Amino acid sequence: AVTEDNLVFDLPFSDFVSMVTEAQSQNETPLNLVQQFSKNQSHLALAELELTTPLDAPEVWAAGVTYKKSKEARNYEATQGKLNAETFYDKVYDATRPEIFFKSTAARTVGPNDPVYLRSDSNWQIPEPELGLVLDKSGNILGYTAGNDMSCRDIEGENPLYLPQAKVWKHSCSIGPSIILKEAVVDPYEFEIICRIFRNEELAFEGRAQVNQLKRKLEELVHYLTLDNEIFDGTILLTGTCVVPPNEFTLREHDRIEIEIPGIGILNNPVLQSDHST
Ligand code: DO4
Ligand code: MG
Repeated sequence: AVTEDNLVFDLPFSDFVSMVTEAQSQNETPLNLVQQFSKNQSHLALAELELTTPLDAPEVWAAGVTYKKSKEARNYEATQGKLNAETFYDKVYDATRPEIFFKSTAARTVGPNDPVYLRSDSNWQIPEPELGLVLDKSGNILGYTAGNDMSCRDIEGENPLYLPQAKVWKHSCSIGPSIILKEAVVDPYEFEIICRIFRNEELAFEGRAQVNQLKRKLEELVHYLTLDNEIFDGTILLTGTCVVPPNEFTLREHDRIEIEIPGIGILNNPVLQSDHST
């Protein structure tokens, strides 16, 4: 579906990628194609709908240590705050090659209002609010979405070789609530990212940042993801976190996370303990 002013118009395509493919076959931009369907048609109100992931991303990849805030947080968790030497996080922040890692598959990725899970073997877990790039198989940016790269700071801090376990488990990634098409965005570096965490429905943490604090260019991250790699239509690349809760903060079961990117919407996810979730 396409939304305009919080109204929702049906699109005659089975999914996001089919819509883009149809636009390409008509030599049309996706924006022009979908706009035809929002004119003079019946509509629904966005608030009345139960949303799913805006696309079934076959793979979600993520970039790391792309903001100074993230570098500082990693240095803290790797050294328990006793930083006295240059770390590999400092090095990767400045290196030509960025950190890119495999984050999720469609089956592990949840959408708006679905629970994200906490790992049972971690005592220090946070959401990572990130701008997500929606890519086609050639690495072209089709649009932007919001994503949560759920992370275990203690597991990663213990040993960087544990990164896949600190990042990948059931329901450890969420995306949505919508995709804003590339043609509808004047400057993606102007996106603001806001993260709120509620505990007992009271605000426990709020932080915000802007994508213009990103150390790298978005195309640079896509370049390294696609270099000698095969990606698939609808792949998402999360571009790194710029908002980190205080070091003493850890998520708890029944918290609720909101990641807002104005223009994309609010990605809302309750938090559940993974061993209570079946
Ligand atoms: O270095 C580990 C991961 C960093 C990350 O996920 C981020 O900066 O967002
Ligand atoms: Mg991250």
